[in-house]
Amino acid sequence: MPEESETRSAEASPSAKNDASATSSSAPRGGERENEGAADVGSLLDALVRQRLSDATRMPTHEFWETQPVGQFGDDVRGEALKEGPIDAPKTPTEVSEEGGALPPGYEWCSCDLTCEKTQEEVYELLTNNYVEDDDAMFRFQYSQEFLKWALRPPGYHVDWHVGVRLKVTKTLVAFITGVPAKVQVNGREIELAEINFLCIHKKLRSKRIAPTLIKEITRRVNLRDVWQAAYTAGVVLPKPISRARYWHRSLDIRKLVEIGFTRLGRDNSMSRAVQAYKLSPKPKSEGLRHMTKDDVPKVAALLSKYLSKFAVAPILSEAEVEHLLLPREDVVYSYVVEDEKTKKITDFISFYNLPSQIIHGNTKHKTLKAAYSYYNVATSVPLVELMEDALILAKCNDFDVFNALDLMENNTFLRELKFGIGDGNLHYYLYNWRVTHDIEPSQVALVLT
Ligand code: MYA
Repeated sequence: MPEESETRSAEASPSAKNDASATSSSAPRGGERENEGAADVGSLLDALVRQRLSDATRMPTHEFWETQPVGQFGDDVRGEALKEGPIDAPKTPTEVSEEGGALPPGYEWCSCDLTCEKTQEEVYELLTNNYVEDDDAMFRFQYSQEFLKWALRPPGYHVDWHVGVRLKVTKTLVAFITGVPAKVQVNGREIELAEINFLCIHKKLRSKRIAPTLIKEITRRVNLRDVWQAAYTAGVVLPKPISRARYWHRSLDIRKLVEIGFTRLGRDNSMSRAVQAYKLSPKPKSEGLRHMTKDDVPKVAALLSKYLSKFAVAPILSEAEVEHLLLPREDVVYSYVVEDEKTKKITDFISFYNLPSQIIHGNTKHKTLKAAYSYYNVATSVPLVELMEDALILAKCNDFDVFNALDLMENNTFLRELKFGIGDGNLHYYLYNWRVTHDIEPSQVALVLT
């Protein structure tokens, strides 16, 4: 009974302060642009469109993002026939600066080598204390070191795409942003791009326009390797999402979720009724279900590739990537296959990853919210809803408190039936230097960024 409980999305949305700072710091720029526009009919029109949009939707203007090759609010109302594809004119790496961009005095760039234990600890500390929180500052993501090594070192990764900023004197790591190489199909076209993640600035250095400097630096480093597009997700609205997804949450340990303030019981609900409602079988039901092993990699890669190719936005995964991303790793990623006993075919696939959140409000004895996140799932021998019921059972057996899923792919076909409750935040999908002419439904998105 999802309607009887309310659930918060610690995961989807960074702090409200983030949004507020973006609004106030960029507002004057909109005015400047309007005056410049008097001399130029094109920019006057742009300014008017922007003004109308900000008035109508109270959308903040974006001093940085309006200068970047990304879709802009208003693109679709200007009436120009904009073509799908790269936004910037083609360039070569020889045109890209060899030097890192200017940082405020006292700071320096570094690359964070995650094979080095000390660096791993530094990145872990920075993120643990400063990364994404929910709007009410109750929960903060707590990526483990093993998780970071997994997510940031896929086949062909580049150390120079793991960008850090350090204090010159003490060498303390105070900011971070990462890219990893990937191939993604977008509306039938294959793009070699960088998946950007883990943008983080120490709390004491917020609202100083360091984020645009980090983004420009990672862009430079990605361009130097002749890559000109990127994909990223964020809780905040920036110019301009290609899709907007929503988190849903399935309680596994409702008692704990209520105790820590993650979920509230509806007025007419009692704890004993809720415990009963969220009860699951002790064991998965699919016959032939087992852990994925290394020998399964080719078959899982084939099954996934066939499935993912149906979607407008989806990763194109090599066998090496399937092995890296989807072979089970303790406390990081959990993957299972259903094998047909007679034919030895892999017919179905389940995966989820472990991303705990720290409980940062002090009103509970609990320290951590243990959350499983739905990753890639394929059902061919049973309906997806049955397979995902097994996913919930497996997550429960692995001691997770909650199972989270975005409304991507075919997830809408099981969310309600399996008693997921809708979260309170959106996750926006973005492409850098690649225009799509129409918004993409989340059910057409099959890209899960960890
Ligand atoms: S999403 C996770 C983001 N991280 C967090 O939420 C952690 C906690 N928060 C922080 O650490 C800071 O608040 C951050 C902003 C670092 C987010 N994505 O320095 P500022 C714009 C993009 O004064 P701060 C993830 O990791 C903002 O709109 N831009 O702000 C994916 C404003 O620009 P404009 C963002 O609060 C990252 C400007 O920054 C985000 O001190 C994808 C203000 O800068 C955001 N999440 O720091 C990055 N939040 O005036 C883009 C704020 O224009 C990659 N801003 O509105 C692009 C592709 C690059 C590669 C291309 C290769 C070809």
